[in-house]
Amino acid sequence: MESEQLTLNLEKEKLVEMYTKMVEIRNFEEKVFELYGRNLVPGTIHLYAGEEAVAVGVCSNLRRDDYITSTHRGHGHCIAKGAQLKKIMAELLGKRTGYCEGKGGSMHIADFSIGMLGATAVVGAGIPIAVGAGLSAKLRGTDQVVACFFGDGASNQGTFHEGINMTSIWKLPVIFVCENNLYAMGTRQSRVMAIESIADRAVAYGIPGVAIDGNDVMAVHRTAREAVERARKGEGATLIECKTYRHKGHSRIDPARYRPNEEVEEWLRRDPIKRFKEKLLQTHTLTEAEIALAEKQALARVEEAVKFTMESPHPAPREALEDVYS
Ligand SMILES: Cc1ncc(C[n+]2csc(CCOP(=O)(O)OP(=O)(O)O)c2C)c(N)n1
Ligand SMILES: [Mg+2]
Repeated sequence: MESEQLTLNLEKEKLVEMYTKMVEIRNFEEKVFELYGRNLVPGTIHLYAGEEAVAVGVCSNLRRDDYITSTHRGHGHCIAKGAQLKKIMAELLGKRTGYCEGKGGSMHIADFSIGMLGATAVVGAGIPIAVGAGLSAKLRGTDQVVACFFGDGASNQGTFHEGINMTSIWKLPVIFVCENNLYAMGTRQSRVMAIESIADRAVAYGIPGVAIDGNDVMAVHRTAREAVERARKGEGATLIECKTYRHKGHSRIDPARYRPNEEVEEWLRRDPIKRFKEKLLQTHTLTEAEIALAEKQALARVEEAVKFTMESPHPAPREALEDVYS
């Protein structure tokens, strides 16, 4: 109910932007799925489809100079924070025009100009980076905040506990966003955790913890907004657990046979884009035509990124040792 009201309370322009971003992420991931199948993507990739409401709900509260840290499943975070689709796509296909000039791939994308501090292949490794960015903002006396995305699996890493503890005692401006998609690779949460709600872990560190429907973009937006306001005012961190689900397997090659069909079907019914669209229409916030236009624009941007990527060169062999540290 509350989130229904907020749909109406946000500026229409903002809602269109949020819907467009979610569709952009979905189209982007679907395209990557296809290109990977055509053997055009070297390395591995982890798709964000199904979890769009989390990245968009959180990042829609952030300024350009706020920071985010990401994960191995990072395309959605990048896009939501305003990274260039062309440069992400080109990086995935190993092209010289990509974010790391084609040498890093999916899990090394960063864009400091928009506060995107980086994806990482190491589970839980974004957490200490977020804490460091929060400490930096505090020491510099700015009111920047940091949104730190990580998975349910990462919340079992030492970095999670040490990072949140330090953030809490120093009252750093960090929003910990746990994307609980029920699985860490093929391992179900209940096999590795004795608790159901990861948000409960916040109690141990004396910060607020909330578990929410991560497939409801307005619920995510509203919860993150409060957490961002708290952090900006110097009141410290919040842990937000977003219950969500990845539509595909862990990585592109994982058929995800460990998930019961009924479970997958149930979560597909709770598709965050479908639900947001229904809400926008039901509340007469947007018309069918306005929705269709947003979808068309999102698809066009992804197609443009693919075209740009296809026309871009691979790095030359002689460039192999450039920008490499030893
Ligand atoms: C430190 C570390 N341990 C193990 C792995 C292998 N690994 C890659 S992704 C992953 C699962 C992560 O699960 P979660 O944090 O829930 O994120 P999700 O993939 O569900 O988004 C694991 C175990 C790794 N990359 N780094
Ligand atoms: Mg997970």
